[in-house]
Amino acid sequence: MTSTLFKSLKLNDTLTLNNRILMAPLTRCMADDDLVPTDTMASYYARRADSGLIISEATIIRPDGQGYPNTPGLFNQAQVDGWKKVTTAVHNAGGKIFAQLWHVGRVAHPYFFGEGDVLAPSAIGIEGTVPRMRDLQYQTPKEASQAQIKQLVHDYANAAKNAIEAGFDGVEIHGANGYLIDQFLHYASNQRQDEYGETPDNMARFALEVVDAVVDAVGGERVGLRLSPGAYFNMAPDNRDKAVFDYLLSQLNNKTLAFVHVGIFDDSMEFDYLGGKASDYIRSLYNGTLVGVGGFTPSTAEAALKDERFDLVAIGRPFIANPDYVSKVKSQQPLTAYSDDMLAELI
Ligand code: FNR
Ligand code: 8K6
Repeated sequence: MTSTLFKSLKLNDTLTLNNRILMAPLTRCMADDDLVPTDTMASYYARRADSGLIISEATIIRPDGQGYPNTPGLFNQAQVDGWKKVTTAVHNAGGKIFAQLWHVGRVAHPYFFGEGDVLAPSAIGIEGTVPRMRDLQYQTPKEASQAQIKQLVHDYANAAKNAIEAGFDGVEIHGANGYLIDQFLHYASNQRQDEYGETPDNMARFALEVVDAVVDAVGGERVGLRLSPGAYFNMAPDNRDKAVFDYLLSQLNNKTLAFVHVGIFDDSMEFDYLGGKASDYIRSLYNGTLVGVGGFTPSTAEAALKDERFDLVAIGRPFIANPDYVSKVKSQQPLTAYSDDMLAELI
């Protein structure tokens, strides 16, 4: 039943995955107060090392990229050293791990980083309050200047270098789920009138500059990119968005990347302006390796791979509930059901 899931996959000359199951990036808010990964996190990830590739929880590239409590960073030596413990534990257990590089843009809150502006493509805020910190109202961000955009691109590349220094096998650029890079890619959050706004090629510019800088820093074979062409989280849909992603994906076809990864909670969601599912839309335009995600069980994942809807499948919540997800699926043991209470602890 699960033969495709357990086939190895040669991603490129530097990376061969033991199976097609990725552990999806899962924010757990368990780093210490200096945003340094802990020993508990190292064992949590090591317990999941039999997945083909672990994508780490989203990890901030610099202080003003933080929008949730105790999310780890990759911008100072203590954080690099903390991550070294994680990557060593995963490697000792036979696994591979990429760092997910994150800046939340307008979803940031100065509560976490002290003085300084909340930066975004345009001065358009989101409604509501920070999860788990219900008294913190989101602020209207400041439109990033071109000099600030340059610095952001540089800081993604720097965090990617830090990730390699920390022993990661590669990085996934978090370009999804309504955070900074995604904010440039959607009309609802990008109303700039300079070369980063208004037209598809301008709106894709920041994402492509980040990709190029990170690829230059660590090599494209070690770089993945997560994208959400469908607006569904902290983002309003706009029919014009499709042209931006059409352009972006056509440009990505000319680059060497390890994979593109769909950013979605439920793969079955359909978007009128994409003509259906986000994963099918990306598959129709992007020629490289595609990672699907969102609500898959072992048998639906197996079917999606067999149908070549994507090449790899990422599993999120079931991995929170089942550290031994891969061995359970392999030996056809029942899985423990996920529930939100499990977020309180790293089992
Ligand atoms: C997520 N997801 C997520 N995505 C991401 O790109 N970076 C992240 O840090 C997180 N964090 C996160 C935390 C929690 C608690 C959940 C439930 C989800 C989304 C995740 O990677 C995945 O796309 C979804 O969970 C859908 O997959 P499953 O859970 O249905 O297999
Ligand atoms: C506390 C930090 C958590 C940060 C990561 C986000 C994960 C939280 C889950 C949110 C679920 C949002 C799903 C949105 C689906 C919308 C469907 C229309």
